[in-house]
Amino acid sequence: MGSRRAGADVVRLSRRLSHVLRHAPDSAGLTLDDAGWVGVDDLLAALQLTRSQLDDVVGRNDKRRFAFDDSGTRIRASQGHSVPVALGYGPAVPPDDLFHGTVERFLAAILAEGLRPGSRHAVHLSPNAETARRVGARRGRPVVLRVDAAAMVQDGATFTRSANGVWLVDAVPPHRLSRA
Ligand code: HQG
Repeated sequence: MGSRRAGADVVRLSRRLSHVLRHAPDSAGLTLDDAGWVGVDDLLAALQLTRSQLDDVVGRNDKRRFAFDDSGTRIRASQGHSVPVALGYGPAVPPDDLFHGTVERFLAAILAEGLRPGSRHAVHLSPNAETARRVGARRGRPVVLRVDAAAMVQDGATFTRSANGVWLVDAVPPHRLSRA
């Protein structure tokens, strides 16, 4: 029971951290630098956390959403931001196929106009269909789309890969999408 309680606390804190580090640092009185980093001590003070609580949430996070810098004195979200940040991931060559999980109600628009980033910086793509299925399932019965990343590279698209393995691209045109 203790560990279930602790698990719920970790999830709650993870959500709070996602909100602060991706979308609303000012809600905690924090400012991110250009690359999305914030000082660990500032974050601990703002959220009234201990370092070991923070380490626990970062270490146990199911998607490794947060990363410390090399010195361990700064932390950021690895992807998913809506506030302007330049994450600085270099261009990377994706696998030939990537996947995107969505739901039926978005399909007509997606197949007409392609994948758009919405409120986030980039379209988020998964390296396998199973991960994409889970992403789609957040919103209902999942639909998995295959992205012809190899053809997009030929077209000149630039992909980056976040520290936690999510593939990011500005947009995916409809003719590079098919149902997986
Ligand atoms: C859809 C989570 C209509 C798109 C996940 C998605 C991921 C369109 C929604 C990460 C569209 C955007 C990102 C178009 C895209 N017309 N709908 N043209 N283009 N859409 O949450 O990819 O848990 O911003 O299919 O696991 O769902 O937060 O993106 O349904 O990795 O760490 O518009 O967020 O990670 O939704 O999820 P989102 P996403 P975390």
